Amino acid sequence: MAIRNIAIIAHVDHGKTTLVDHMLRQAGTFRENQQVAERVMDSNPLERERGITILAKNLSVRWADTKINIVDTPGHSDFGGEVERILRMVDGVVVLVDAAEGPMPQTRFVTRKALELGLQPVVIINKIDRGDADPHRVHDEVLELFMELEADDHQLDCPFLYAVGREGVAMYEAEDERKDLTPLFDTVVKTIPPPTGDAQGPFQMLVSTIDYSPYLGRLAIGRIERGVARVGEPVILLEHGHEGDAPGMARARISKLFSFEGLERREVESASAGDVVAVAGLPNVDIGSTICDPEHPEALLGIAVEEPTVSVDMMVNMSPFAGREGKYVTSRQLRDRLMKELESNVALRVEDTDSPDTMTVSGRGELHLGILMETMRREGYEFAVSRPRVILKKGLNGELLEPYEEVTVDVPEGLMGPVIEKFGQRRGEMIEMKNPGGGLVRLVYRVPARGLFGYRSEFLTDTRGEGILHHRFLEYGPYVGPMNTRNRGVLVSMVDGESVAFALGNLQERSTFFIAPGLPVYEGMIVGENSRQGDMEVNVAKGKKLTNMRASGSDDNVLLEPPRVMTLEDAMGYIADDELIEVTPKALRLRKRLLNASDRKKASRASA
Ligand SMILES: Nc1nc2c(ncn2[C@@H]2O[C@H](COP(=O)(O)OP(=O)(O)OP(=O)(O)O)[C@@H](O)[C@H]2O)c(=O)[nH]1
Ligand SMILES: [Mg+2]
Repeated sequence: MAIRNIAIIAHVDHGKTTLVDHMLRQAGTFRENQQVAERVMDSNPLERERGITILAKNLSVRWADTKINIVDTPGHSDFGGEVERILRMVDGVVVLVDAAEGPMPQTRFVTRKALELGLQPVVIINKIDRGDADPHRVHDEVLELFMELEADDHQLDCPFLYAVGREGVAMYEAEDERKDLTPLFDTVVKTIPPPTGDAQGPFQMLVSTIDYSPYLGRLAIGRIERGVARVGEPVILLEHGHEGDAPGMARARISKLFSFEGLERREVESASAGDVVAVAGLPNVDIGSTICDPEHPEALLGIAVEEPTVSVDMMVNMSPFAGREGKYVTSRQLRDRLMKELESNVALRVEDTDSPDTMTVSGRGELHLGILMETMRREGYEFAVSRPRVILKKGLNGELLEPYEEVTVDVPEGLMGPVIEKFGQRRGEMIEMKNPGGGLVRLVYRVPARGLFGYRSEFLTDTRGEGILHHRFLEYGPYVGPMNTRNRGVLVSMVDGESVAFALGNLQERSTFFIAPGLPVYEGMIVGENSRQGDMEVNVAKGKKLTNMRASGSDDNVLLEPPRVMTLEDAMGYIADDELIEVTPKALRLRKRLLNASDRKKASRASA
């Protein structure tokens, strides 16, 4: 049977999963009348809640006599490394570009990686139904990008299609009648080359991703490069970077083999070169390893997992409310859960610290770490989290290096002032400024990653919610020294009790609250933001003295601004070194590390 292997790649939100959804439907994967959720691929609860893809997923569709293996990839930049590895199991890519936004930082990153590997692209200008769509401009921008990335002639000649993924239609020209996805399927089959592997040779396969099953353990996923994989056959595993009969060699046996049919993994007895499969029975398998015939230990060059750039400390929750809301709260439970995560979350690192109650967890960015913590919360874990810190490195001459990000912002023309000023404070360096018309100016900056912590919410305020901000890891560069990114203090509760509307109302002119009335608070808990520098201790539990005269502003009709609600990632970007986030299944609370005000004074005197 003919096979095509493709990955769908794009910047976050440009419509990959929605398109794959319609590919599945139109290729007859589902029974007639079968009820299928929208974006069925985004199956885990956090993906559904946030509307983003977190884990790449393998699937396949049949078009006429061809099996098309598809990988739906995540678009968020924290997962760029995974996309890069996935490209090793496909022979072509569908590059999706939003017809209004055009190529974005992540488009550039994934397209560069695909072109460098010599993969054949098919470009889809998607969402041409948008009111602000400009498919012809975006077509030119994509071509420019291809030239800048030094695409070869064959790649430059690639087909361009136009689509409204959400309606399941793709067209050869933007103006064509909108019917179905036939132009896409036909183009993939015609232009993406079939895999080249020789089914006659000895078995060889590169592990491009790892999945984890509670019953089978680690599953190695990749394209069979050569030969045939068979259940029960012995294989050897060559570690990444080792070639030939090297020390990193382990013997194992294929215990189960799966191919991808529609959305399912189907157990098979054997699979041949060119097909994408999941292999069970190799407990220590890692990404970038080669699985091969024991008689022919020949390693393929894999891509190592990228190093983490951000760390946080996760620790046992010691707040006065500890243990009230979580099911798993001990250091042992926390540690076991984090260790288990390492089975499948390959870009994560977990280290012990001097304190048995604290573990350092490192990852690719705030989203990568935030998603792990959100998942744990849902499972019933309760813990505390420190401010994230970037991972510093030493350069060749011993100089200190820190991670830099490339940031792209689209800002309404009239609101550029504060944005440019803030990037200045955060040591950003403008690389590009473009005004494509339409009222939004695009600025591109190079900024130390530290400078971005907590910036998103300020950015949204400064651009009245109309700005768009994307960033991705760029490189390590010179350390720029201490940087202060929060220029306002916080309001700290000085009592244990319950917040009262009257007290909040009295304070709200000088502050923004993070809590609503009627919530339990404790001494040392952070309840809001001061409008000036410096922390302020407040009593939010103080009720109004009752008199027998009915005052006009009685407690239940104090007009309160709605509190500022932070996500876990917002909170990580917000807190300072002397603060923590208390994470429980029910709540996120911010607190001072030292709960008692005089302890804090002593500590700050000691460090001054
Ligand atoms: N106007 C318009 N919106 C679309 C179209 N296709 C998808 N969308 C919307 O774009 C948003 C993102 O769609 P997804 O399919 O989740 O995008 P994605 O590329 O998979 O996103 P990530 O996996 O997070 O990178 C959703 O709100 C979709 O409804 C389209 O053709 N036109
Ligand atoms: Mg998606």
